[in-house]
Amino acid sequence: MITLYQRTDCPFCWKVRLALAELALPFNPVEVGLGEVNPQVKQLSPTGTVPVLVDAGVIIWESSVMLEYLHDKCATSTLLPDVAAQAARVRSLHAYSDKCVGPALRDLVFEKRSTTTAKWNKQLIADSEQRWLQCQDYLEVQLGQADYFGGTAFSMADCALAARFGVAEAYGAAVDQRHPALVSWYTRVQAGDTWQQAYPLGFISST
Ligand SMILES: N[C@@H](CCC(=O)N[C@@H](CS)C(=O)NCC(=O)O)C(=O)O
Repeated sequence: MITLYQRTDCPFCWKVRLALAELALPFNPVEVGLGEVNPQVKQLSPTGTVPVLVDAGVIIWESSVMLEYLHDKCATSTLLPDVAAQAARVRSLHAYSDKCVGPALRDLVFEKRSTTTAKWNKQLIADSEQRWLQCQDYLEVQLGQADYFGGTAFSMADCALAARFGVAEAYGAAVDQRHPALVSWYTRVQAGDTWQQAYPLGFISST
């Protein structure tokens, strides 16, 4: 049985739960609280971050590697397309989610969850919202008319991006209506069974 050390609202953990749900792989979640130093995580991961995935002696401490591993493990997985050029595109969009969308949303999420509304640094939040909008502009073009970020099947890029969109929505920055392809994609994602299965138990709030 797979064990996943995780924090329920963490977007890196959320994308791994989405992949596990898509592949119908059961797992044992071990919750790690915000700021908690979990001795097992410390021992298993050189970065000390969550998620950490353990599967029959295989230890993985980087979420993108987890998705690659789960895809390789499951013969029926469609998380990556078979054609090399298409797979590279999905991997690039996955990296975009981690390296661009996450940092764009960071100030907005951290500010809103760390202090009460009256004390929010509104400029910090507005700048973050602006960067998030620019990410959506980029993703709207990348998605085009496709059902998912890779074609017709839910890919590892979809796992990563869906979790980011979910976090943004939870903190009041839902997908902007000027992006019809993204609105349609996110609606499709939310309608899936795996969305419900992987959805966080809660989000951190200052109130
Ligand atoms: N590159 C890592 C990033 C993981 C990460 O930053 N996790 C955060 C939670 S969202 C964390 O564990 N933060 C606690 C810490 O850094 O001590 C991955 O993709 O797995």
